[in-house]
Amino acid sequence: MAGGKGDKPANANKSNAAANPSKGRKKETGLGLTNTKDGNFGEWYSEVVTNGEMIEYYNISGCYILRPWAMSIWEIMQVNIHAEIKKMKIKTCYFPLFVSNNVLQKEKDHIQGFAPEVAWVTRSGDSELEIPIAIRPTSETVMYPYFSKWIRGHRDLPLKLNQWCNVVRWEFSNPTPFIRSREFLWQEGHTAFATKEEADTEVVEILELYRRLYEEYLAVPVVKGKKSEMEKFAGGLYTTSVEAFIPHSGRGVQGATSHCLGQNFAKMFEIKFEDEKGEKAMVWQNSWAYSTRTIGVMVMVHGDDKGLVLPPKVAGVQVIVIHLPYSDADVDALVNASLETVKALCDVGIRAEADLRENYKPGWKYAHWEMKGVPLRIEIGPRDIAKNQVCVARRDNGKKIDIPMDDLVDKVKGLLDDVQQNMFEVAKQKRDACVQVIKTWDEFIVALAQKKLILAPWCDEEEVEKDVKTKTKGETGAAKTLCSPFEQPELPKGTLCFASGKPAKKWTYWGRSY
Ligand code: 87F
Repeated sequence: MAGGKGDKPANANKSNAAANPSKGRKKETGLGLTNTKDGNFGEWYSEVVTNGEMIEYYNISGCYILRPWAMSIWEIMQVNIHAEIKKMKIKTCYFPLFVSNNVLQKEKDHIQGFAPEVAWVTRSGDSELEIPIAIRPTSETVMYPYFSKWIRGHRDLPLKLNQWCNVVRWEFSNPTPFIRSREFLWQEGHTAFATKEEADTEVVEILELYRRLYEEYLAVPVVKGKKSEMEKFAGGLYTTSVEAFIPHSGRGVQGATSHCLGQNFAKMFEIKFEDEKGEKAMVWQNSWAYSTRTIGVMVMVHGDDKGLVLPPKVAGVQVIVIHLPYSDADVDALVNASLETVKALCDVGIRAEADLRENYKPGWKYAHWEMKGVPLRIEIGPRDIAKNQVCVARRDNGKKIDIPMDDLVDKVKGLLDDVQQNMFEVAKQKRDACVQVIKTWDEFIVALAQKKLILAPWCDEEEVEKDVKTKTKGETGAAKTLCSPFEQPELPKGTLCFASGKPAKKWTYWGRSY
């Protein structure tokens, strides 16, 4: 059923303007979104990622085509992550996509909860496989039998591997492009150390890398913290995460995770080494991942009613040059000025392109590149050429300024930095405005109804978290802990847990989440 409906929302737009010429479209351009970010956030998101040419819906539910515009962002992130983890002496590897049932079951204690999400290959052609083969939902069980084989003595440690790959989790709840898809791309790091101290150190180093990627590249503010016992990876010792927040939906979103696995997997897979004294010891392990989910978080945080808004550092095109061929203009001169501008910018490493298509009007091009979120638009008209200048429009705040051609490179560089910085600051202000510190259950319920990111004193007991989940269950999902921030505000003596009334042990972020 090629071109089937997949799980596209009922009134999601076609990216081709001609296919849906009616409702809510700007008359002049034929572009535009039919939903607003405030009006219907879910539909808005779906339209933005399709009309912005990031994804195309596919005829298998929960699976999406990542178009070049999305992949250009992913590639930029990959280059950065790769460079950073190379500095940490982590080596690249690639393990197979398939896992045998035997090996998968080794992990059965905690795999049980995940079992419904594991996809299986049961047939080749017309014949049933003798033993079905699973598709990796994550690669602990794929890799660790070989860790056991490759690690013999302390000289084999640390073993630090990373792979870039796809994973499949057959999710059943509401699929959302990038945020919850059945197949996604990620890097997964898997490391083994002789001591817990080394493992602990790496957990926070990786988490700090993830924070920087979010805040300095995606311009999305995050909180670093530790997951509760209930929310941690059940196979590990403890889980740390960076948590983002989407003000428009009032939901937290786990941005990326860095787990200390302790010695749990070492025991399961017998990953032992001989230490300096000749004694046998178990390794300490970590695993950590950063996925294409990050792109969805970035779109949700920055996008507006004109479409995507991309932070300059991750935009595949940072500057789009559009010439304005008014009726009596010297078109050749405009084209040449556009190409010269692009060349000057590209020569210093700025990702610039000119849209010289003759079959689209400038107004259409403006709307098109706004939809795609390009950070800066340079307009070149006959008057600009006469004055040896260009006009630059910012995507983030719509401001326009003229810049002399002689200052082009420096001014554009400065503007890109400014857009990046401003996007982060605006996002942080909006996130901070959603944070609500509460002390009591009544305050909690009010804040939850107001879609706040709730910071509450908590007794850190699993039973209490379960209880909160049960009591807040509703159509929009239950509230749960997001993380206990590493940066803890002062907790005055005698502070009580908002939910149980027992002595509070820490401040924890709570909310609904993706
Ligand atoms: C779904 C099906 C089967 C998550 C699953 O977070 C197993 C799993 O183990 C599963 N969903 N997980 C936890 C993944 C833990 C961990 N793996 C390496 C990470 C980071 C990278």
